[in-house]
Amino acid sequence: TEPSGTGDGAVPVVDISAVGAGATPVQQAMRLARRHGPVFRRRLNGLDTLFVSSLDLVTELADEERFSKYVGPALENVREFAADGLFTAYNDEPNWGKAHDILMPAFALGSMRAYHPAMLRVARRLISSWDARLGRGTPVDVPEDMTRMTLDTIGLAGFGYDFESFAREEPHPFVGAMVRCLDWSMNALGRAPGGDHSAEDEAFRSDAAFLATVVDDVISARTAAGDDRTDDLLGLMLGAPHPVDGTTLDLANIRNQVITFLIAGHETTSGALSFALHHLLKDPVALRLAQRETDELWGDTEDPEPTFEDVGRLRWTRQVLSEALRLWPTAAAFSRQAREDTFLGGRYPLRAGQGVTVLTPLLHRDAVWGDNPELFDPTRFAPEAEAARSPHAYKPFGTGERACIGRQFALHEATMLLGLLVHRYRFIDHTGYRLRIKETLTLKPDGFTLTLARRTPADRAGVRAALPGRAAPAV
Ligand code: FDE
Repeated sequence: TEPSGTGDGAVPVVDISAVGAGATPVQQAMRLARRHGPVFRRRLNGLDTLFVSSLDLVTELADEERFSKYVGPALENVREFAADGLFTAYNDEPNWGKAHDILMPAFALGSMRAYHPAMLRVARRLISSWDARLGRGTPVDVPEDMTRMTLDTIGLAGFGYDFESFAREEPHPFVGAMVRCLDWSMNALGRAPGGDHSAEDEAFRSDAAFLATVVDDVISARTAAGDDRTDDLLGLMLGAPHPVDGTTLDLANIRNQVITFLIAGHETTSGALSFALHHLLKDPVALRLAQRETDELWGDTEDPEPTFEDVGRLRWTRQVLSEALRLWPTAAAFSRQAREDTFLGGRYPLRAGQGVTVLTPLLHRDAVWGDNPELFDPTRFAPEAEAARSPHAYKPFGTGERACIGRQFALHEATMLLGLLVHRYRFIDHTGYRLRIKETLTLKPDGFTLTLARRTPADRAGVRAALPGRAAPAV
């Protein structure tokens, strides 16, 4: 029911035009929220953004009867290169519903079974590359290699296309062009009036055009081969009729979907894996628990062969990822709009169509998370703890019908890789790394490198001895 309201809620307005949003707008907004509270309006060169970050207000925003996804200024900029792809489509754009219905089956839990072999194959590429570094004693660049892994995974599992990122010295040029496009989308938001941005805009257009040529390559690699499989994303897009009206997606929309999935399917997952590894590095107990879990599954096997079911058994590892995404949700904000004029929290007036941005990292530090929300603690995601908590306290994948379609995909891929890594390596914090977060619309640890050593049977026995009190695994 509609909360009655008087509209007397005064919202603090914070004008940042003098300083700008800088290179880390999410972290800046987090600081502003800490100072001004869970509702504030940020004003930047005439562009207002209403930020919200408390559980009660986000619970309201999650009500699909009153609110829906808002394609705000940031996503409008992403639309410049992803157009009506799923992520950036307007709610009422017919291609959203059409593509959603056609592609949903590709993301049902059962479909992960089909992607599992491609995910494992790419995980092994990362492992061979890390083994080679280990042999030479050189550090690995965690976010960079995670990005290689997630790009190859969505390419192979979704589109049967091999980016061969581990065979390259430098990341695939798609990655550079994409990051620059995302960066442009973020920076174009905070432009002061009157500046000349024609050079940036031109560079952006050439990057966007390059993304489109890669996508055409991905599509023609499939169509030229006369391949009509429909068991992956591209196959569904090219071949599957809509379950109700029997129409298929048009080519322009397929291009937009391929760009969307290549981007959405790898940036955020790569960041999540990097944050998870960072937290494990800094939390020896959480790491040991993860090691024990994989040791119980794979023992001293040199090259384990994780099955689809094994990934479901990596419960603690999955909790580690969930907790990493609580502290640092790599897609750090999402926006909602009021369907009708309303009062948020009974106090803050909103006009129909007006946008509100959820600042997810601060929602994830709401009082509902206890006294020490900064503490990395995967037990927060034990099933009992989750059941006792409002589902709206945790939104790394957004909310409602426009929530992340790739959630299971990302979690399956990431859990398996993290499990394989903790089973195989000791991680050495050779720089005494202190977390710095880089923002390119998504979040990533900046400059995070590790050196590695192989775990030995003696290391595994050490973990068992350090964590007594659990029955030996059934063989
Ligand atoms: C979506 C998404 C979201 C929502 C946004 C809004 O609301 O605006 C979010 C928050 C997200 N997503 C997040 C994330 C994280 C991670 C790790 C991920 N994500 C992953 C992934 C993978 C893939 C493949 C994906 N992802 C995809 C996607 C899509 C397509 C989308 C859109 C949907 C609709 O329909 O709208 C998303 N995603 Fe994500």
